[in-house]
Amino acid sequence: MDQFPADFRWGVSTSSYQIEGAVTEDGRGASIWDTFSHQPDRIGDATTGDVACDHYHRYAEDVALMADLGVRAYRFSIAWPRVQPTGSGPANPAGLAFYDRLVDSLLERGIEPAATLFHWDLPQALQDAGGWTNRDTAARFGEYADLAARALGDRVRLWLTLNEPIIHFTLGHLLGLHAPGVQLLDNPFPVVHHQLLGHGLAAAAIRQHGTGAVSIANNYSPAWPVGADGTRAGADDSDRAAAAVYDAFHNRLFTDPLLHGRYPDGVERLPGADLDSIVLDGDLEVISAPLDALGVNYYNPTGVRAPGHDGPLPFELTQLSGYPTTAFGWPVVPEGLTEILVTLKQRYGDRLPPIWITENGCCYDDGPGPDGSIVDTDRITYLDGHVRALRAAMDAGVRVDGYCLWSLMDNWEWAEGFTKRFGLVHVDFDTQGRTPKASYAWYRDLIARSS
Ligand code: GBH
Repeated sequence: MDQFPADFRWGVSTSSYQIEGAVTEDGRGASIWDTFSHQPDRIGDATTGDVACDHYHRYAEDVALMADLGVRAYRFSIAWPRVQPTGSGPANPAGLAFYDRLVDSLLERGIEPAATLFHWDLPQALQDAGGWTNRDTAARFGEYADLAARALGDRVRLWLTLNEPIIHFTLGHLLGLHAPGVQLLDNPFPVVHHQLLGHGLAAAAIRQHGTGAVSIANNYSPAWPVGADGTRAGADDSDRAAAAVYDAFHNRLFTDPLLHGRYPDGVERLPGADLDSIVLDGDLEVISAPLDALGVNYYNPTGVRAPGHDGPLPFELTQLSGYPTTAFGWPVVPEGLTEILVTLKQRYGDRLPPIWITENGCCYDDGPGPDGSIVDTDRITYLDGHVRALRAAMDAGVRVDGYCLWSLMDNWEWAEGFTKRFGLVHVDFDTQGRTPKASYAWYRDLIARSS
């Protein structure tokens, strides 16, 4: 593997609800994921994040695992309902104290803290008032960001306001597969705009406190036109047109406003999108204030076809054929990472800030062999391919400053519960035992070699 720049940040990622547990401790309020995971038939294995990886109590052990790995950055998320149990009002000092301890223990080990403010765990009280459909939630988010940055801004080096607003929008508010589990099919656009406005207000608040870089973590997926057989060779012009629509929806809806200060053409065709009543004067200026970095979460490209007759959407998503798949069934396509990075550079040019890969990784059904070791060869293959694809994008002139792998350890994978393991470290969810996998040793060697 070619050398990476000497100051390149190799790191790992996690999120609060997926690892922390301790959901009623030290004054934490309920989030929409507490509510959702406790409803029947929402989660594949009928589990919840009540305990998850018990990281709230075991963070010191987890930081030690990161130190031994040699990472220079750790991307975690702050649970809003720990800081503000009902999403408004003064900070809960005991909740903030947890992140204070975490940040200090990271810095003691030479690991730069990268904090996400919203990885989907909205305070339930705000959902009861409409959640992201309510413009007030954006203002609340700005105030929460102010409290968090006031407490931690002297030490956090990178802030991510939102995690994957497109996924929170589609899975949470259109398909209903994630919390809050609603299907706002008649009028979804406010959830888009209020998340972006919340980002802008939070970004401005963070800048008041400390010198950490301000960013957002978006999910990107190259939209590949395919035919009925799932191959690119089988695509025709109507499939290519459908892929362009999907590309604007998935890859540009939350990025054009940030970097170009306007929504992509076609957004007005979203059902009920009365832009004039939702996008108020000045909003796009708040949203498009310059960023210090752009977080890119990449998993795989998406196969897109023209819709069948009378389909409700102007595109149809299709499994790509011809690629190996992970335990989720997601195709393994490293070159999609190069493609999306180069596309971002072409699309946004000088307005594109330095990129951080804020998530990339894969799940496999790995467990201990007879000798107790966990040999996750497929994960090493996935990661090796993607790190090479990242290097290729950098060679093509895209500036990337860091790579935070998803994930440090197996954790609670949303609607899939504990059945999908993404970690470099295996977690036994009965005993909470942590066992580094072969991929952990592989990543440690990569970091040692290339920095
Ligand atoms: C991220 O979301 C989340 O930020 C993180 O919390 C989560 O644990 C992690 O990824 C792993 O899931 O339909 O086959 O083309 C990822 C969002 C949305 C990426 C679905 C892959 C579909 C694959 N994902 N997408 S496919």
